[in-house]
Amino acid sequence: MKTVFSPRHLGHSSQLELVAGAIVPGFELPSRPKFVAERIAAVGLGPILGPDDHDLSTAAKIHRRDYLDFLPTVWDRWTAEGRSGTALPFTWPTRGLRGDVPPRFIDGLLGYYSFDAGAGFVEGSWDAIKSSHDVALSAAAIVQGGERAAFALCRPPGHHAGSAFAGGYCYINNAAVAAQWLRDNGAKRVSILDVDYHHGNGTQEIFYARADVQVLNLHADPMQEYPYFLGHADEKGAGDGEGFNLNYPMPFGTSWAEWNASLKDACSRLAAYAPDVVVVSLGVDTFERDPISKFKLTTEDFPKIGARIAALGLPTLFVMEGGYAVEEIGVNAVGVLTGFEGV
Ligand code: Q9C
Ligand code: ZN
Repeated sequence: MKTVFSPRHLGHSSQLELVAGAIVPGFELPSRPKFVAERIAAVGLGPILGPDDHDLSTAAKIHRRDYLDFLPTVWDRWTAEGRSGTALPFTWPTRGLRGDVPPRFIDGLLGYYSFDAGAGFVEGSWDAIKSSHDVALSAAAIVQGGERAAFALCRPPGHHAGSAFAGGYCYINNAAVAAQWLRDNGAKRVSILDVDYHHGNGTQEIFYARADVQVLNLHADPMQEYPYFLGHADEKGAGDGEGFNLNYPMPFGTSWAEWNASLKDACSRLAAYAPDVVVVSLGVDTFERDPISKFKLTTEDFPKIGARIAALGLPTLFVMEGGYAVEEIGVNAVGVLTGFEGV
C-alpha cells in the first residue's frame, strides 16, 4: 500500500490546550507521524510519496468560502496585533448570541470560526493544514487510479472540522474533502467509516443532508466525552440524507468485544449501501494507553479492524486522524493497514 505524507506538517507546533483548568502543551504533537512513517518502513508496507499540489476548489464544495479564505490569514492578523505564541479563541457565538455576523477583530474571528479552543495557529499552521489537505487528495487519486487502497498520513487531522469551523486539532476536514473529490471523479456513492475514539462531528455536519455520502461513526458517547454536543445514536441524517448518517456511541471502558460488535454492524450497513469507495477516518486513540481517551483496544486488535474493512472488498482510502500515545501510534495505525493487506 502506498502512503502519502508531507514533512510540511512540522511547522504546526507549540500547540496549547486547556485540560482540567490548566493550559498545557497540546497532545497533537509533530512527532506523531514520524512514528507512523518509521513503522511503515519497518514492516515494508510500501513507498512513502510526497503529495501533489491541489487547489482548494474541492474543499470549497464542503467548507464555506469565507472560512477557507480566513484560515491562511490567521497568523498575519495575529502578528499584526503585535502578538506571538499560539493564536487561540476565547469567545464563541453560542445560544443567545449572533452567529451570523463575523466580527472584524482577530479574537472575535477565531471564535466565530471555531467550536472550541482546541485548534490553535502558529506561523507554520496554514502551510501544514494545506499540506495535510494535499496529502488526502493525492492519496485519494491513487485509489481513484485503480489501486485497492492508499494511506493519507495526514497531520493535522480533520474530522472535527465542519463546514465553517475548526476545533479538536482540526482545520480542513481531510477525509470529507477526499470523499467529495472521489464523488467528483467517478464514485457515485462514498462511505466514510470513522473509527477515531472521538465523534467526527465535522464530517457528520458536512454530509448530514446528503444521500451520496454515507457517514458511519464509532466513538465515545458524547454524554461522557468530547465533542459532547454531537454524536448521539438518534442523529440519522436530514432531508435527502435521512438514514445515511449512523452513530455508534459507546461508554468509557469499551473494549474489543463491544467495539467490534459496533464495527461489524457498521460494516453490514456500509455493505448494504454498496459504495464505490470507502474512506476510513483512521484514529487510533481507541488504544488502551491513549493519554486522552478511555477505550480499551489493544495493539493486537488493530489488525482485526483492517481485516474486517478489507473483507468489504471495496477500494479503500485510509486517512490519519487521532492517536496520542505517540510511541505506539505507529504500530497501531500500521497494524490496521497490515491487517487490511492480510500481512
Ligand atoms: N483538552 C482528534 O482525535 N481535547 N481530536 C479533549 C481536553 C479534544 C481530539 C481533552 C480532543 C480532540 C482528531
Ligand atoms: Zn480522536
